[in-house]
Amino acid sequence: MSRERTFLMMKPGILQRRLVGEVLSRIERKGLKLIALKLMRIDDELVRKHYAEHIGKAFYEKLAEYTVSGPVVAMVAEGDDAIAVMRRLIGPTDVAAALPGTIRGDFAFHTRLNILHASDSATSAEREIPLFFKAEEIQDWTDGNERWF
Ligand code: 3AN
Repeated sequence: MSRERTFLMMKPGILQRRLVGEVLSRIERKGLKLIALKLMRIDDELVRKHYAEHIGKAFYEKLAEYTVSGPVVAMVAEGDDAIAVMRRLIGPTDVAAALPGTIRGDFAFHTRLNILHASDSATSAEREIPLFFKAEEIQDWTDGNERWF
């Protein structure tokens, strides 16, 4: 078990459907600690950097267009094994396989619109966080509970 940071991004559909509070509360209720959060509009250059590994795939153009179609909520959350915990909380990429109780299982019907991004590895998190946040936008705070872990 190790303390990790993960990059999360609510895509435009979550704002359109007024689900920001619902999704945020699931992340918080699980116990992850929010250390950065902002509502922002991302441009074509940032979406290309963020989804670099998918450029050229059949779904890429529509994915990129969708991601810039409205504001997103970018976040960094921290906690023990935060990357794997968040991936379980949101459910698999393929929304048809996402079980009820997961964020995608409960709120997403189309894989391209699978509503929430969460880093899939420590390498991805390290690459993604600085694309969206400057160091001074990340709040390193403690609730005092760390000493019991
Ligand atoms: P994840 O978001 O679960 O890490 P990735 O990184 O494989 O999944 O895909 C990035 C995004 O691309 C997904 N969130 C989804 O919106 C879209 N996507 C992935 N695979 C497909 C697919 N087969 N068809 C349509 N869209 C896809």
